[in-house]
Amino acid sequence: MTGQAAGKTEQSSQKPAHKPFLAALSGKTQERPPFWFMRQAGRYLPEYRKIRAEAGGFLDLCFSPDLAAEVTLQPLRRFDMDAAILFSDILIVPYALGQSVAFEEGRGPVLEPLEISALEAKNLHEAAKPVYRTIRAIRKQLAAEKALIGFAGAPWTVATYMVEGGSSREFKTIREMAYKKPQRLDRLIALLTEATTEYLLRQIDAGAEAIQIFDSWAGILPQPLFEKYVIAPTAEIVSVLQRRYPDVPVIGFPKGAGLLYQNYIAETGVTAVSLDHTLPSEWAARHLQKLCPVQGCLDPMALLAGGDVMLDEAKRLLDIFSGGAFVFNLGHGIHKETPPENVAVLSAFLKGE
Ligand code: 1CP
Repeated sequence: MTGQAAGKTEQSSQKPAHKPFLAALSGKTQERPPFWFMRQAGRYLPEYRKIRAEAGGFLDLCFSPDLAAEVTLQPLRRFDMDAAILFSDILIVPYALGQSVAFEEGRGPVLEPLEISALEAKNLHEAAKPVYRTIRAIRKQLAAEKALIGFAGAPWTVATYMVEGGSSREFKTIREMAYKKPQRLDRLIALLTEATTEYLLRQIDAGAEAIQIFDSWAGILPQPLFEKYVIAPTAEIVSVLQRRYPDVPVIGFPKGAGLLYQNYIAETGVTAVSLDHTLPSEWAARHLQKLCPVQGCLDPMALLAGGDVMLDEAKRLLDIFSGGAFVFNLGHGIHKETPPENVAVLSAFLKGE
């Protein structure tokens, strides 16, 4: 990377640095809640688009540790968030297990037809090695008061891409499979649960200080299948991570789960949850924030719109959630059409500037 590291300060004494993001996840209420934004690195930033063009393909960027570290740090240099999130993708896991994945311009991810018996768990770490290297490279450059988040997709969400062959509107194939071929889906979910656990343990070994599990499509399932394919695999991952690394917080993001957020918190054992923007905020503050720290949940469209509507909505959320442990974030990822200036205005506001 070039120029000044992202606010890097020398760690002179033995005393561990205070990290507001980790303090929130440990249950601390803070006068100024820490913040970061889902998909904070990406196409809305011109400096990202430049490096992405130099790298060639999206996967080439994910597998180039120096470049991936650089794009991870870009948003912190501009906006001074409290946490960096590893630049990678949830589809690295299917790729590393041997299902080929291509990112086509304007089309999103395209995966080759799934053959469960051809997936090779033993390939995982070799293929994912550049991701672990990226984490080490980021930690070397990250300022002492910032935290690094590692992540993976939850087994259910990753399985939707593997079964459907890419993004989907209705998820017909996998939803039908859940009823007609449950053993086949159970096998895939079990394989992903184990691989995801191993992958996240290695991310923590390499220096990730918190983990987020993205279950972007948790909200499409009825309760019995939500229990089976969202809660149970997540609970298994969380229990292994917490046994090995009891001090590393795990944030779960069961997007669209609605009332089932309560069951998710109680039954998965996650440290904290990320709330999506469709969840009623006052209900969430009353019923969820007493169970665990929460993160969220500005509508990404309010950030795209900017101006007073954005700031009014941010103030409303701060009023609702600032009485407890809270990390300010979006309810889903930043849209690529978002003006970086809006992110600058919101960040300055959140820092009290
Ligand atoms: O062309 C490009 O530059 C690729 C765009 C892009 C980027 C910037 C993709 C393709 N992935 C990413 C990075 C990414 N993805 C990050 C790290 C960056 C950051 O947060 O700053 C993370 C955490 C993800 C996670 C991810 N990927 C999710 C879960 C979160 C969510 O948005 O719901 C999902 C579902 C994906 C799949 C994915 N990756 C990329 C695309 C186009 C998609 C499909 C999304 C869809 O089906 O709607």
